[in-house]
Amino acid sequence: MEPADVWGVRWEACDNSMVRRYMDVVCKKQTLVILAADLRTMGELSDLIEEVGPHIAALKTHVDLVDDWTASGWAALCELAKQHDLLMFEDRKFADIGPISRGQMSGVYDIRSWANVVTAHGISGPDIVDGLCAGWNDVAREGGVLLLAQMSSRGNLLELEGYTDAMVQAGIANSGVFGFIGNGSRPAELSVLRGKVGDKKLIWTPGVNLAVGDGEMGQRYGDPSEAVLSGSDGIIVGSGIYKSENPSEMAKAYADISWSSLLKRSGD
Ligand code: S5P
Repeated sequence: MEPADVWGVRWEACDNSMVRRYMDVVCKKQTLVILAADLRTMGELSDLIEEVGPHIAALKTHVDLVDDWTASGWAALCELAKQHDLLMFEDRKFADIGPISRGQMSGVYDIRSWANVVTAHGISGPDIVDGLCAGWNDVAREGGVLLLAQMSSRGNLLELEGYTDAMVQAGIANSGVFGFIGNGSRPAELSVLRGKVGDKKLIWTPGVNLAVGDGEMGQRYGDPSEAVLSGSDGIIVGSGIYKSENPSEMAKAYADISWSSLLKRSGD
């Protein structure tokens, strides 16, 4: 199916270069799954990508979680992701002032050179987005920032009155913003967020699992289909896939659910 038919207004309205790339990959691979690859060794990571690569649209990493990280090993991992047409998403949750965030895009991990998308908190003000984009610009690349508008963990302070609205308002105005992180575990709250975000930006949601309910240490999970029907454009799934008996089968199950829910949403 053509992306413009599947994504509707959102296909025309987006203003960040990575968004169309993502939407296109989703349609080619028929999946809205973003794999949260929270594993601790390079070997486990590449095995997992080999296994589930065909069923996911983007690879979300926490690069500082890896015990045996090396620059050359990481380059090979990025190459493997490229073979599977995956967007690289470093979930760094930057939060500092603009110039420091720009510097943190380099450093040992040199995130600016391989990530297409990164997460950031807006707690320090809207200039963080310009700082991160300047980081990409320093190596002649472009990327997109996902601002955390909601979180999936219980008791998070983004729920305090006014925070989410202020984040969305600031983010919508900046073309460096790819979209927002929404809470996949609370479909009703997600629908409200969708209404505020409109069609120019995407919403990706963690806190999604076929086993709905409370997870470890304050994590909360909601149903993947409900998340997409409530406005999620990408479901972030980690342990639901990599801790299962058969990650490949499970990734395909999440892919099928997310894709059919997107088609249902676009047909409504
Ligand atoms: O609010 C959030 C935001 C994020 S990005 N809650 C989250 O859980 N995340 C990330 O999503 C978290 O860092 C982890 O990598 C992933 C969820 O993993 P799971 O194993 O609970 O599915």
